[in-house]
Amino acid sequence: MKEYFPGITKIAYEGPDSRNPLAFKHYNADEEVAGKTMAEHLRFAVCYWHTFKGLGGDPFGPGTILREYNNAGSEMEIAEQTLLAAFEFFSKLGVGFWCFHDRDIAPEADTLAETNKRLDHIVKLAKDFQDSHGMKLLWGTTNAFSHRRFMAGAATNPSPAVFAYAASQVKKAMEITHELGGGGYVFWGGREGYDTLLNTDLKRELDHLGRFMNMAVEYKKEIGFGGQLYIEPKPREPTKHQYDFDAGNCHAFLQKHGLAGDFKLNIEANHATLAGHTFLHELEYCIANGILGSVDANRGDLLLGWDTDQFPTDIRETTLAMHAILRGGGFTTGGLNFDAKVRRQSIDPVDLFHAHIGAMDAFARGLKNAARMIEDGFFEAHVAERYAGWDKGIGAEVEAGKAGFKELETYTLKHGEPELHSGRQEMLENVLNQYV
Ligand code: XLS
Ligand code: NI
Ligand code: NI
Repeated sequence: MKEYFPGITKIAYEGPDSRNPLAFKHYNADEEVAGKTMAEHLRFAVCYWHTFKGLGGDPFGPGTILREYNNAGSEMEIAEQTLLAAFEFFSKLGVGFWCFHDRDIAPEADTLAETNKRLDHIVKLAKDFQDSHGMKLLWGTTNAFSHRRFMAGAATNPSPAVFAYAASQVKKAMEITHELGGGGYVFWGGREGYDTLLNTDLKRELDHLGRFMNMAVEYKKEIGFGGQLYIEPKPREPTKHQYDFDAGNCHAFLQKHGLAGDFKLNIEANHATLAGHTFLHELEYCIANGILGSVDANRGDLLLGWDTDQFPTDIRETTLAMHAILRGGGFTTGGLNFDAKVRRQSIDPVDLFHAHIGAMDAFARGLKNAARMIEDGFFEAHVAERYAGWDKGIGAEVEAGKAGFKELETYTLKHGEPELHSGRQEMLENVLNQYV
């Protein structure tokens, strides 16, 4: 069998003092942290699209990265060799999960029927590879945004024929995700939004999207697919406005369309910042509402205003994220999927290893820091103390729904001006730095 990453052996944990760039300094899969192994907590996944299909193209030029498997011959031979390379990479890196779009693993043919046959062929191979490499599918998804037919969206397209095409594609993608034992299925609405409101019936498009998602739930039940459905928010890009703008927006959409019990969210760090939020904000919003499902772990760039999908390396960010995730009970079906791409100058296969090793180490450190924070309980105690007024007296009565405006007026007339307390932000930021 052809080797696509020759000279690279399985990446080992060598500890914080190691200077070997191809070793983990912090991620030690079997090490226990807060009651579970690091592998069980972090549930790392490699994404197929950026890692194996991305070639570094940007709006100013085509790809710069040459991958050997792209010389394998016909489109389907390339697809097979890419899969081979992917599983070699997964094993050498030591991750347990992967994610893909239907069109990443098998190229589209002239008709839907032919395309589906191609998918079946690759899925069969993928199933064997999963078994032989001990890999699991974190989630599958559909690419209903690259082909020109989807230029005006998929489920929000003004044309019912395009809506039907998208539905057929999602139907098949859900079937193959089920076939591969996928833990979930993601909807990222690539072009579900608008470029101009001058040609857009916003209400109708959103209603169609709601209907589409309900059809997905119905079909999931019909085929007995037990995986979790996720929506992945993103505010803009490629469209001017994407309907799944942020966690709050998706939550409202799910509730309006009777989908709240059937979906969770897949939060991507770079999408949070594009929406003008922090990654932590989006995680906390989901945890507060019981809808955190999975994470697309990446980062943006402070000076670039688009979805640069860089590998996460900022320990403060990973610490805060893992602190939230642990407090939220940790991942069940979800995990940390590296929806991230190497830069267009990172043209060597080994760069894929450097990228993932660094990101996995960054989250491993984040996990360990977060576990220490929770063990010490300093932040939890501080927050509890700040809200302690609600545990008794008038606060408790408000929370229990026993007091109204009249009781609150009586309380205020009696007690006069409220006592004020410092928010202690600077002190808290200093304490956080002690953990980072
Ligand atoms: C693009 C999205 C995409 C989804 C999967 O910005 O992050 O990669 O994760 O369709
Ligand atoms: Ni993503
Ligand atoms: Ni993205």
